[in-house]
Amino acid sequence: MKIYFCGSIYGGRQDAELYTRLIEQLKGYGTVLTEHVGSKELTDEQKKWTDKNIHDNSLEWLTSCDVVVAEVTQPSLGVGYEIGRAIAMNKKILCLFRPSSDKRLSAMISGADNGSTVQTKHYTEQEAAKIFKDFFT
Ligand code: 6IA
Repeated sequence: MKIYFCGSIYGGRQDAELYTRLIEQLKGYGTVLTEHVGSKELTDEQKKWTDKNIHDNSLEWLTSCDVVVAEVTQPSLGVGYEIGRAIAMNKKILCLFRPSSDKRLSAMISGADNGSTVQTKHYTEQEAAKIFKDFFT
């Protein structure tokens, strides 16, 4: 199972440590192609990536993945773009939003929920394990 995890990078890194913890849980279900989304620091290799590299590599991983899991609480243009592209590729997608934040989820994400291939869940971090279990099994 190849999992593409999406989380805000230039949109703001407030939730980066949460992404790391979610990615650790997701590794129990398959290979996470985008572990760097939870990284604290850039590796020397990552520092060399151009925007074009980032876009093209990310789209290759997105094309090859089986499922997409997106933490969508911190708004991010890149995450919204990835979700839109993934929907167009008919990927199975789980979007996670924390209503305890002071954010409001875009209607374009919550309204994309179709109850099967695209699901948006309101959650607390404590509920993530059960949500992943239900989604992957
Ligand atoms: O607009 P944003 O930067 O918030 O978009 C975040 C999303 O775009 C993530 O889900 C990533 O998949 C992708 N993305 C954006 N920037 C990068 C990036 N920059 N590297 C890889 N994917 C990216 C280099 C820094 C990174 C190694 C932490």
